[in-house]
Amino acid sequence: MTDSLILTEIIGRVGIIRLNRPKVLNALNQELMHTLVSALQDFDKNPEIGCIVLTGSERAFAAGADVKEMADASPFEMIQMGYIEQWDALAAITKPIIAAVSGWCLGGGCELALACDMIVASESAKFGQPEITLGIMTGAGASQRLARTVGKAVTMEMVLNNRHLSAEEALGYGLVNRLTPVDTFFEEALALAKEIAARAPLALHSQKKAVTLAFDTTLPEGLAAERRLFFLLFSTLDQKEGMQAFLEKRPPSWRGA
Ligand code: CO8
Repeated sequence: MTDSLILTEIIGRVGIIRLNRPKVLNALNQELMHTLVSALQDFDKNPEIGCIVLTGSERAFAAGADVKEMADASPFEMIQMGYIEQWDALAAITKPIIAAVSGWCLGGGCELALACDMIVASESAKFGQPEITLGIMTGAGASQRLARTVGKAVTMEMVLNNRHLSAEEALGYGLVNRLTPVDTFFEEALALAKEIAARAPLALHSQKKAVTLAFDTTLPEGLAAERRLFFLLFSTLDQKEGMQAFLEKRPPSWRGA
């Protein structure tokens, strides 16, 4: 499927979404966000897809929310257009999402990458939260997700003084999983997504949920949820198949059941 704001493609069991507003460095307007969330939900429902890659262009993953769209808005208009509500739907996607990031990854763009499960970055990637330079603050998760990822000190410098992180710094701080040359960042993300997409679907689903809970709840609640999900997987055919295949020294054949 192709439309003007995003491009989607399916390769094997990987669903790919490419942000497509190159003239404004993939600035995230509301229409793009709605289209993006709806494409993610479609991939999430599709049993033929095991993992999703979200990417932009070589020059920009996304340079933030669309400043032009927000400039004259009142608080009521921002709330009425559901400006950030749809980010909850994004966070509810159950399949693993890998952000393949090159170039500018700023403001809402950085928050979008942070809302994904992993980040593969090109050497040109630049991460930042420049909201303070516009007289506003982060609104779609950076104050929480960035702080939980790179820690308080670096987050404070980024959000209070527009410090940018180079790709190498982001790797050092644990914000990104892998650093690649610019020419290969997408292929590297796709290769990782293909490996993940080939794994047992219900185990992937439960595992993502359990790790996500580490950021959403207390340790005892998270541990209890992990234990429930762990035991539940013993009701699946894939658990029987995975263990039988190990014992028979053959590769498993997953059913997603
Ligand atoms: N919004 C709208 N237009 C943008 C944006 C943006 N965020 N970023 C770039 N553009 C446009 C520019 O206006 C320019 O358009 P034109 O050619 O018509 O003048 C075009 O993209 C190319 O940009 P530049 O000429 O500026 O390119 P440079 O290479 O010189 O600079 C930068 C690149 C440094 C990325 C620069 O464009 C920039 O600083 N952009 C703004 C970055 C920013 O402030 N982002 C934060 C926005 S606020 C935000 O994200 C709040 C999130 C709230 C929650 C999320 C809800 C979706």
